[in-house]
Amino acid sequence: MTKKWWHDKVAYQIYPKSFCDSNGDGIGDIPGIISKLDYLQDLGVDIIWLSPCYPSPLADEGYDISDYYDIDPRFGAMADMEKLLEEAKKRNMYILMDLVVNHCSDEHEWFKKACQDPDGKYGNFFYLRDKKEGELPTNWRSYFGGPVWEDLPGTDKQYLHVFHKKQPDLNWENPKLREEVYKNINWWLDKGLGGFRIDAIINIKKALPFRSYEPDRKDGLCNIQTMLKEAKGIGEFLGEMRDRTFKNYDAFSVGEVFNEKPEEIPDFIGENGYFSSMFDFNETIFGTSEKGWYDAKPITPDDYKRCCFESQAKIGDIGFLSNIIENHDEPRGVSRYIPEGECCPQSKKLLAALNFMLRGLPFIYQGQEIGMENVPFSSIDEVDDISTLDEYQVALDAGLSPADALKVVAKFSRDNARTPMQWSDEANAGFTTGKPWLKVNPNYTAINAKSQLSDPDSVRSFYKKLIALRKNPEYKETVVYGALEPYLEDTHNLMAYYRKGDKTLLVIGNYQMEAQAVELPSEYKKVLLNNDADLALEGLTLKLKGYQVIILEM
Ligand code: TEU
Ligand code: CA
Repeated sequence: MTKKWWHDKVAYQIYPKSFCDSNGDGIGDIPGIISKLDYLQDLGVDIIWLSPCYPSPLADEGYDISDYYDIDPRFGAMADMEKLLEEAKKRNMYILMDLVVNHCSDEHEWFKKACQDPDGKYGNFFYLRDKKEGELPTNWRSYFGGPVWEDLPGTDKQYLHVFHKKQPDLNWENPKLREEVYKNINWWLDKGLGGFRIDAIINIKKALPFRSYEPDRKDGLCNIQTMLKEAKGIGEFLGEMRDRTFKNYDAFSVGEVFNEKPEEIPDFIGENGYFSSMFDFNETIFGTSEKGWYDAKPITPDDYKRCCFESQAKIGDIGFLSNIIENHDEPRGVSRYIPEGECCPQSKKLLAALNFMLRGLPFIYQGQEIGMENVPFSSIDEVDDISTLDEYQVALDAGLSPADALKVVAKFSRDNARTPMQWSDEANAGFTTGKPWLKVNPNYTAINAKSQLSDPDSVRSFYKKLIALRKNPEYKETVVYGALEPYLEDTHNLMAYYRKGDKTLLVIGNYQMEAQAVELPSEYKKVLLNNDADLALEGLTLKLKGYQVIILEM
């Protein structure tokens, strides 16, 4: 694998609306982000991915863009964005923005022009079909529930939206639309962006001709993935995009790729792939159900281990995976991958080490570094996220009581990741001096950055050590490029793997509350990291405490 500037880096995802509010309006903003760059540099962050902060009606919290060439005034001005790029550069940091081009907002000028003249140039920027009374062009279900077809205002047509009805799909079959996308990408790269995270990109190629499929629920609709599985030729678009943009800037691009076919991975992230990297969502998809969140299966430590090893094996030497335990679409990782009631600094550090030492580029989601947890929602009225509100209704329709439906969706809600960053034990967790746009997790007095900065045993301090290990010249090559080889794979609730390069490292985590003994393969040379003060070793038998994780040089 050719060495690239992003390979030995550590990335951090910021959800601007909830990160840091500089002007007291209760909404995070870009000046707030600038004020925290030193905090991120201290942690060891090199790459920052910003979730969208373009102009938007925020129907899907910014993933519905109404102007690709500006910054939404709620987040600041373009001058603030340029200042952020400048300040990041001073700190050798790279800024990624979110490229959301499967769809735009219904408040974008292109869509307004399409409504005025559906048969004109801009009508063909979207997927329009003649409206037929009593029947829909196709029976696909939106990711956010309901049909994907909506009346095109003022016309006798309907338009396609695989997400929310305020997110009309852009017609990638139209080369003129694709030109507009490439022009925008290059405009931002010329401004000094390090690259992009590519939103929902697997959706840009639909199976043609459009047709309906066997319904999979009583609503007579089918999962959008049923159609996507039949889509062919996405590479034509993604290869063209790569050649017209990223490739000419040595820019980093990471695709949000769900349900890719294994044989496609070399095309996606291989040596000359469409993207530099991709997120693999094996563990986030584990246990999900076609019926809805209410029917999802919990994930055990052994399931989590298997998902991680499968992802790593699938990618192997083909390319460079981007690893996460959470993002703005997922519940908090420590609340999902650590069994109920066992979430504590020790288990949070174990999860951090087991994820961080995997091969690929680690992405920390804001607050993950201090061990932020899911939020106790006391009423559905506290929920903002459209996906959660849809799943709540799905649970009610399936016969759950409102209380049970709330309990279920609270576990999976995207809002768990979107509550304000917990900076301190001051009011509103130090996020804002105003009224926060979304409730602050009441546990902020116990879990906040300020209390952890000076504590050498804090979760944040452990992340800092993990990052330093990844960058330590003595071990960097092995951690970045070394092969991953599971060790004692079938031992229950033990996640242990080698990283084999110019050195051999062994990562061993006791993924349960109960202590367990494990046989080392041989004498070790050095303890590189240990989330506990002790290392109980008799001969080659290591007695690991509950949630103890160690990293050894062998
Ligand atoms: O997500 C794409 C996607 O497939 C997931 O959103 C998933 O379907 C959804 O989270 C179900 O809960 C991207 C963004 O990450 C997400 O925030 C946006 O809502 C979506 O695209 C539309 O832009
Ligand atoms: Ca603000």
